Amino acid sequence: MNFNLKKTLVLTLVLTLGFATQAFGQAALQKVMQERGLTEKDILAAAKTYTPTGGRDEYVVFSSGGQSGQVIVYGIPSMRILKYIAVFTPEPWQGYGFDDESKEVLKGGRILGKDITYGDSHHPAFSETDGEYDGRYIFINDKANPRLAVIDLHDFETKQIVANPFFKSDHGGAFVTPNTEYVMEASQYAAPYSTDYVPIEDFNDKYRGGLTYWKFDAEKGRLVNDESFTFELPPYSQDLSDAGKGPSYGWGFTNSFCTERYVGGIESGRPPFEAGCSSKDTDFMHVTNWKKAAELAAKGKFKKVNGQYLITMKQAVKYKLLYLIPEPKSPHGVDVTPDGKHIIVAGKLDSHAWVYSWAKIERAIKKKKFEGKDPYGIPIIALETALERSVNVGLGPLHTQFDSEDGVVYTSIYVDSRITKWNYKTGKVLDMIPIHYNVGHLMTMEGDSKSPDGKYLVALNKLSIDRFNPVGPLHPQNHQLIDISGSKMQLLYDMPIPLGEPHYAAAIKADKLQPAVRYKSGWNSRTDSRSPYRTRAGRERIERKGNKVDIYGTLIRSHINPEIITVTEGDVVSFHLTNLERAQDEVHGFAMYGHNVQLSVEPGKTASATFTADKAGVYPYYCTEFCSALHLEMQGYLLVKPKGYKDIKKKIVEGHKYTKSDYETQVATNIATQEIINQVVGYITERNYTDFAIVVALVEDATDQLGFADEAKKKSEAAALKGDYQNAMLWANQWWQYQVKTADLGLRAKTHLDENGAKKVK
Ligand code: CUK
Ligand code: CUA
Repeated sequence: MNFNLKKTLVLTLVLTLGFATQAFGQAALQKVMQERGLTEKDILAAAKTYTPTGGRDEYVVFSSGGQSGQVIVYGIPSMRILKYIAVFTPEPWQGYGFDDESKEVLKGGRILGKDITYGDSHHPAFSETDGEYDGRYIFINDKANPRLAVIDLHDFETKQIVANPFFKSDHGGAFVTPNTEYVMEASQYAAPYSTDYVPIEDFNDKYRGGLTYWKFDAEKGRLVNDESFTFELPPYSQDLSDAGKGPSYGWGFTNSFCTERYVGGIESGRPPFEAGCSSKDTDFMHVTNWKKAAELAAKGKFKKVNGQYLITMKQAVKYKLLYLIPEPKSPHGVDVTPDGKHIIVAGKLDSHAWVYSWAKIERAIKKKKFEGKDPYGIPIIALETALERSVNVGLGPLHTQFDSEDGVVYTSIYVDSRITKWNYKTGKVLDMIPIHYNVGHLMTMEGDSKSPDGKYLVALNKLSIDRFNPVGPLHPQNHQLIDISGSKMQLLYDMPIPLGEPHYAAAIKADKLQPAVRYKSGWNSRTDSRSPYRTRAGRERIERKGNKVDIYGTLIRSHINPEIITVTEGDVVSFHLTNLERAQDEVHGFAMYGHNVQLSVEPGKTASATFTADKAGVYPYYCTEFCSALHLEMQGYLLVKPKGYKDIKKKIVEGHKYTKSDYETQVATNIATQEIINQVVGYITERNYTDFAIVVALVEDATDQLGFADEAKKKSEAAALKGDYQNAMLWANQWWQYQVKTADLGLRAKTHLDENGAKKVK
């Protein structure tokens, strides 16, 4: 018996006798635990998070990517990263900021006419219907350049960026009202509303804070500037916001720090901002009535400034739209409870979380029970009038999130590096868990909706220090997954986030998301409309108007059509490429030497790249996604001729000569290949394949490829008839290339049918 045969036999025996299960048995588990130094608690945590191949997560998280200007998407409980969504920052893999279409999106975020190519993204917020996440859109703000972005969850692409027409920074965004009527965006650092020079000495009179309610058109999926309105606010540093719901529906809450209106000046011997901005015992929560403001705006009560309604402080007081309530020293988070009856505020320099009662606030407003006015004439509701209770939760509380259990909340404790679980209705502290380290925001499943799911909590920690393999002085951030399903919190997983600094995140039940797998043919994904440059198979062309050259091309495994393009130095060249594929995940990319061109063209999409061919030369281009066995051959040349270049007529001399016998061998292969294709087609059509959308798309693609094969076959036969075996052989090979792709698609379809229980119908 030879050795290999013996080995096979032994293996078969082991399998038959069931010894293979030994590898997963108790003894093996003990061995792994010992070798890796794992405890039973670790094994339990692993079992709660491990997701086998092909498995799906229960929740999908959208985390701010901080200064990267992106949104990080990952799953819970596996904590596997799924995508970085390009938002404020160009991102080459997705072609974002490289294709003409997305450059238009980024243009919306220009500040003072300048492209801003990053964002300090902070707070993602899902669109809501009746206070529940509806899975349609997600919004995120940019603190550095006050902007908001709209991401469509149909394809996880950024569709719109708007710049605030008044502010010079923002922080209190994005927070949505319960039916996504408006998206809140509050400024952070007070500044003049104009872009002119205003001396710092005029801080109290001419610098302003503010709060914008951006109108959202859910059908179009766009923020509408001229239906939005901004509350002019005092030059307090407005911080986070949240929208009321239930009984507090129609109102918004925005806190602030530095109501001292202190201006630093450390270089001239003045105490710094940090001293002057934290010396008073309280700051102010701003309470705004957006519903009434919207009605008054519709009645023409406010003037339009910079295209938006501007509600001056005077008008806000006159129309009873704005009130102030004292809050703990240097507050940070302001969170409305799921039932909308309470508002929880935590002070960074206080050890308490303060629970305000909406009923009490509303009563004070109705009865005009105020303790006075601030220097700008805004009525102040006394703390005692509005407060329900304050609870000692730990040093440096920041943000609060909600459990599915009534009254139970979690507060992030920055200074003490821990999460405190407590009950805001009874004031009892229930549990605490240390985190690593210095938690900022925390997030529970659907925690901002009116019915939070509980289950898991993520602590978004600012420092990871010693948690991971060292990677130099700049450390990853640390998102820690905590099981909150029992009475005691249990730490499950540490996830390094290699993009920073994430501030907030939001998690949605995965089955609420139904993203597309392909676009309608010839789709401009950035505007969500049919592209005027859509190109169908066989309609590829090059159009010239003066020095403008438009290339209407297509991409399909495995060629770019056209392949050789000649232009003249100085021409403005636009590639418009349509991916003809319909099969899931068959993306083609498009990169070219020397012109900063990189497109991502997903099935159905049309993407464009425009540049000036300003230097004569040879510019190879190619597909950047490994899309098939002949992906490397998915290539072409842009030839840029010098101005006034005289063509010398020469022929391409091919490197290889083919004979009649080469041709006949290839044809024999093709006939054999066709038999396999026919078998696969038979297999598919005998089954209920039309019940499977994925298979239908694959079959459409395969039919296209087979059509191309037929055209190549005809060309091959025509050449053979003329005795031109060179071209007969080349076209026969191309015919075979199309057959190979057909077979590949057919096999994918067959596998899908087999794995998903298709039934034989014929
Ligand atoms: S913030 Cu970063 S920890 Cu910008 Cu919401 Cu609180
Ligand atoms: Cu298409 Cu590689």
